[in-house]
Amino acid sequence: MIPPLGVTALEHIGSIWYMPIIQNPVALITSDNSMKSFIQFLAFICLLAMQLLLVNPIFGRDIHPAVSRLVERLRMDGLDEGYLRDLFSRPELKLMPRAIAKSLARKQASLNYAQFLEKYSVDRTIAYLKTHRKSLKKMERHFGISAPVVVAILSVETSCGRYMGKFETVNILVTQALSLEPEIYPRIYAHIHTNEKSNLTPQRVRKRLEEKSVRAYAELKALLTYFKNQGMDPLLVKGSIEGAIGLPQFLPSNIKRYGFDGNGDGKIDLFQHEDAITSVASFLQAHKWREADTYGQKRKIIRSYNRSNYYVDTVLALAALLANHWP
Ligand SMILES: [Ca+2]
Repeated sequence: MIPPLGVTALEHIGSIWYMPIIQNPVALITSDNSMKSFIQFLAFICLLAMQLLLVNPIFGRDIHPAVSRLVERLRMDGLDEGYLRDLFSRPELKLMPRAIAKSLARKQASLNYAQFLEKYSVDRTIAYLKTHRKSLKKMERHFGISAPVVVAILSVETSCGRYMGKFETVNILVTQALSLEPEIYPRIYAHIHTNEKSNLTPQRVRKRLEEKSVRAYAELKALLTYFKNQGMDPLLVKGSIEGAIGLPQFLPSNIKRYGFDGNGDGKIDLFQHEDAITSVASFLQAHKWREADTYGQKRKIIRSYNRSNYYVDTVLALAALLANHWP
């Protein structure tokens, strides 16, 4: 069993000998029987330091049972106990109820997809075709997928790597996974604006979070498993408010399904251009892009990347514009 997370060092220790030290440490080190007391005092200072280093202030006393259950579930699902204990003890871990509340209020239709078809953006994307011509040509030979559609996706997802998201992915997924826990749900609901509460009633919020929490757990497990196997630190990863990462904004579970090591270094790094290009191509290949003859068939495939109709129309329009500048 993993010890409960977020307990204080004193709870961790649970021993009896620290009590007299706390009561009057200075008196103890200045007494005649000073050596033993001094050692005890040093031990107390060490334990206090350990508390500051090891105990995550966000996973405080009031919510630690929920976090502890999550960690135990991950362990039961095959993640290494020591790895989890180290990870969930780190101070970078925190809950993000405000971000989750914000994501509930976000509407796809309100996103400005038109910007990706404006001249400045199209020109930047044409420049990307030229800069990465060698990698794109190599990708075309391997997958038989034309570069414009791959680059159109990268452009609409992240402006070809310019904006890959500012949210710590592990924190987003942990908070989503725990969002229905009684200690955490009120924190999320408290961040929903009053004027949005007419649309987002507690019942609707709960329903949305039910879907999110199931998905977030699977994505968290995929992310931790993948990054552990690759020897990469998952707490360094930032991405979208929904947990999507890298240039192509894959959800972590899609790395295993569609990720492709484009530069042959043995790792799939979606923050790296060659790997991102080949991973998008791999997704399109898996969805039979080469056999898609009609506009309707192509729409359907892009829709499996992102369900927004605005998104699909923008990607296909941009791909058509880019085709005029390729090969
Ligand atoms: Ca690679």
